[in-house]
Amino acid sequence: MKEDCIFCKIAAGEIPCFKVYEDDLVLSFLDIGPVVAGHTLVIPKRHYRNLLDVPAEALSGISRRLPMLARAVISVVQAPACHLLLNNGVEAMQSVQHLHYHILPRRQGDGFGVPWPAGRLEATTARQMAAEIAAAVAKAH
Ligand code: DGP
Repeated sequence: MKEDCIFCKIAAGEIPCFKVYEDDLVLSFLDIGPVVAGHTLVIPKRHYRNLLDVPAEALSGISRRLPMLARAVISVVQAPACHLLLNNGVEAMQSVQHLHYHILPRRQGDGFGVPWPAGRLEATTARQMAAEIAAAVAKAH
């Protein structure tokens, strides 16, 4: 547990939450500031800063629980779809530095939108970018 982490405190039961699911590995509860009805968070009970910080085995355990939780959430709010959103790092809108997934139920006309200013992939840049990333992946493997 990390001393100054609000989600660690929620996981430890020191701060209340509206819990929807709990087991040995994860806790799931309603987001305090829902952007859509049913907005739910899924966190590991152990403290990991974000996706780049979590051991593969723990991540696979968390990931395995997501479809079951997402199905339950969207069934209750009767939404046909959802985002599973992970803000990874402060610049990527992560405000709580404890790994968490957002389950965001979506339906047509719900008024929620994620800005997606799509550009155009240019072949020369793309070739170089893909090669550099592929090399970085090979090095990390
Ligand atoms: P993010 O920007 O991805 O780090 O999202 C953090 C979310 O956590 C944000 O949607 C609000 C939610 N949140 C922050 N503090 C609390 C809390 O004390 N209780 C609950 N239920 N949610 C919280």
